[in-house]
Amino acid sequence: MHAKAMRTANACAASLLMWSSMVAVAQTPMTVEPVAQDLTVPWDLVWGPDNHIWCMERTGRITRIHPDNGSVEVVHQLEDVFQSWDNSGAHSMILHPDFPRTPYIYVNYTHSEFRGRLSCLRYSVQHGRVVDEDILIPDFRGNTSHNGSRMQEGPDGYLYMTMGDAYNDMSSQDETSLSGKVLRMDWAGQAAPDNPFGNRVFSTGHRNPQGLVFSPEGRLYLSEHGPATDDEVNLVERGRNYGWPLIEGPCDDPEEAAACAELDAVDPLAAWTPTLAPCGMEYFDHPSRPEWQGSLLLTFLKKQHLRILHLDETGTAVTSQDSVLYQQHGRLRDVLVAPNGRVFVATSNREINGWQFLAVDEDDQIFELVNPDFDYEPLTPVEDLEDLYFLQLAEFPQDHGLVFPQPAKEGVTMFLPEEVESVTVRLFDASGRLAMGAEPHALAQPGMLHVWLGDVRPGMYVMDVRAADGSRWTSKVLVQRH
Ligand SMILES: [Ca+2]
Ligand SMILES: [Ca+2]
Ligand SMILES: [Ca+2]
Repeated sequence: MHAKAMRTANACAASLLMWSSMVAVAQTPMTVEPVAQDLTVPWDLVWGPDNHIWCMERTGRITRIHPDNGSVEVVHQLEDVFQSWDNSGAHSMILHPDFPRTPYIYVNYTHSEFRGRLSCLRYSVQHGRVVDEDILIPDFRGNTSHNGSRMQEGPDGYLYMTMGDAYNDMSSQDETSLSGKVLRMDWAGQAAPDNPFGNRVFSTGHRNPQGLVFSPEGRLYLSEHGPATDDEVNLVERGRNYGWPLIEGPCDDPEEAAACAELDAVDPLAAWTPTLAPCGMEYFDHPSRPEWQGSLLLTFLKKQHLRILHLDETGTAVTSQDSVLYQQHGRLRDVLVAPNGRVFVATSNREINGWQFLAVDEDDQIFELVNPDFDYEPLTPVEDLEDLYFLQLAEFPQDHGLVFPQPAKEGVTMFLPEEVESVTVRLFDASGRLAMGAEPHALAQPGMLHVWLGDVRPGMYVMDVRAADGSRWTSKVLVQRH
């Protein structure tokens, strides 16, 4: 442990000692361990299926960080990121739920002063790098701040994403605008079919939501910045209105009464005045720290700390709040809970926002909150993503004729019996016309046919594959590009 972490741990132990002498609540010991340094505003931490921390920095650098030895591998650098003097730039990231078998990385960033986009980066496991970028939503409204932008996979399999109001506050009340909303989309960036307003919008009336998380029961929690008053944590439900800019915090001001009645607006679970600037949020439910079980963990930028919001049994009310790390590491941008209960936190000190030059030598950094008495289940980091890819294939039912990924971008793979050596491939469009045909050709790999679709126009196709002995496999293939 380096000196600073040691100091922090000692300070922490001292404060825990004081705390435990004051109240009769069991406190789990906590040490702060450094993981990675020399980062630049690590905006989003994601736990990957390779048991690494995937990190998006505001600069557009995407890295894969080994959680034990802290080694940082650069996966990609986004080219088009626009970083303002304030805090726009690259924000959130999520891996496709089936990554790397479906090798897509989703990123949300500003590409000009007033415009942002959602993109799907195509990662080639074979080449070990990002080979292309599909822009899914090209030009939503952005600004120097108020860009929201967290992404999560819902229990329904859809992609949820928060959108800030981009300093255009009445757009939060406009159901046809993407600003000031939670969006719900498929993994091609299209509106989920049963959304409440017939577009991508899932909930309305948000201001600048920079935290989003699902509980294991499927409840969706969101944190958002208020103006001078009322930062909020909300329980987000389909089609509901969260008030901004007509209502700030709960419906408690006589001037808000008319809007509250008209919008049937939802009060926040928690609100803070004066504002503290809440950001990344996780749900914690692990025995490694019993007093945090069933809680939301929420990072704060301006009032630098990690806050624990204890929820009631129904998950619909905050019963009490604790805080740790108060002003110990500066601004805190994101928190990540790994499946084995390890907790990682990212700082946000290398940005202007009133705090520039308060960064210390280690900044920006990711550190871990450890219970030294707990035996964490080992989750072995997989170094080579290609190894993980083949592990996933081995675990997946390899039905002959099954095609992946769907939707397909530049190519697809079909499982075939191992003994098939050569096939003829034809692709038919929706009206039965031949879109692509190939002479009999040998399989490069036993049991797997790879088909290049780079020249095929987007749409739904039927892929027809025949072996020399007359065996035949067919599958629908959705080709999608943006
Ligand atoms: Ca995150
Ligand atoms: Ca609200
Ligand atoms: Ca109010």
